[in-house]
Formats: sequence, C-alpha cells, structure tokens
Amino acid sequence: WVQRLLDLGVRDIQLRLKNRPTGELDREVGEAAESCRKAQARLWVNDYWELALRHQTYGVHIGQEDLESLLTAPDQPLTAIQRGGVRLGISTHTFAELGRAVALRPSYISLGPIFPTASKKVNFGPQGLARLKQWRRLVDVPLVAIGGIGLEAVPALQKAGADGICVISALTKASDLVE
Ligand code: TZP
Ligand code: MG
Repeated sequence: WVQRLLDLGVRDIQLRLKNRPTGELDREVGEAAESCRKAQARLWVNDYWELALRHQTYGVHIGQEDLESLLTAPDQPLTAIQRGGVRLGISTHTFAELGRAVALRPSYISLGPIFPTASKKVNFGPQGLARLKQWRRLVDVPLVAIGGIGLEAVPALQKAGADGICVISALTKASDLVE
C-alpha cells in the first residue's frame, strides 16, 4: 500500500500496523521509511515510536490510549521523540483531549471521527463539521480531519478549516484508486 500510494503522488502516509510479530514490524517500517525517503514523502508511523526513531521516519502518530504511558514512562519517550527529530501527531476525539494534546505542542492534531466510520471502533460519536470549525477557532495547531471521509466531503472540510484530510476506506475500498 505504501508503494501504491507513493506512485499515485500521496506525500503524507500513516503506516498503521496491528498485531504483527516484532521482526515483521521492524522490517515493514524500515522498508516503508526507505521508500518514503526516496519519494521525498513523509511517513508517519502509528503507535511504534521506537521504530519511528530507529528508522528516522518523518513522524510518529500517538493515540490518546498511549499518551498517558508515554508521559509517565521513566525513559521519557516524548523527550526521546523530540530529541530524535521525529515529529509528533496526536489523535483527539473530545475537548478535554484537545487540551491535553495542545499542551504537548504536536505537529498536528487529528480530530475524528468527523463522520460515521467502519474502519475503527471508536468510543465517540461523529464530531461533525461544526466541531471542526469550533476547534479551528480555538487552536493554531494544524488540524487533520479523519473518519468516514470521501471525496464529496472535501470542500466542506476545507471550508471548516481542516489543514489535512485523512482517509482509509476511501482508498482501500475504492473500485478505482486513480479516479
Ligand atoms: N481514527 C478515527 S476514525 C478512523 C481512525 C483511525 C478511521 C478512519 O477510516 P475511514 O475508512 O477513512 O473512515
Ligand atoms: Mg494508537
């Protein structure tokens, strides 16, 4: 998928690997990092910040579930990420999470699900365009909209102030990827 998307001109890719053996994770991240470097694209590794550091990817993406342990771990992963020159992206679903995320000065904050999604089990309802607009006024961190987004929603999301748009099924389930 990484190579397919690079070939189509995508320049920000988040690598989401779940339930893989350690060796395979390392190999996948290494290969994706190399391909993205060659294509001058930005690879964001989901969850695995040690691998992001090891392969010097452009960034790492951390969900709310992992933030707390990252903040309290004795080896201070957040400092290691910052010192290692790896950018940080953080997911948020609620106003309280937005506050926590802003305090960590991430490179972007994602807000979702904006619309209903079947790609991830999320414990929060769709946030909608109005919430995105509200957050746009509150913070000056780049905001990435995610969740249930198809091509038809792009103009409205841009109008609401999204700096970036993130999609999974719009690509993975597309009958014609190029179109
Ligand atoms: N986080 C919030 S919604 C979501 C994630 C990972 C899934 C987005 O997938 P899709 O298929 O674009 O709705
Ligand atoms: Mg996660």
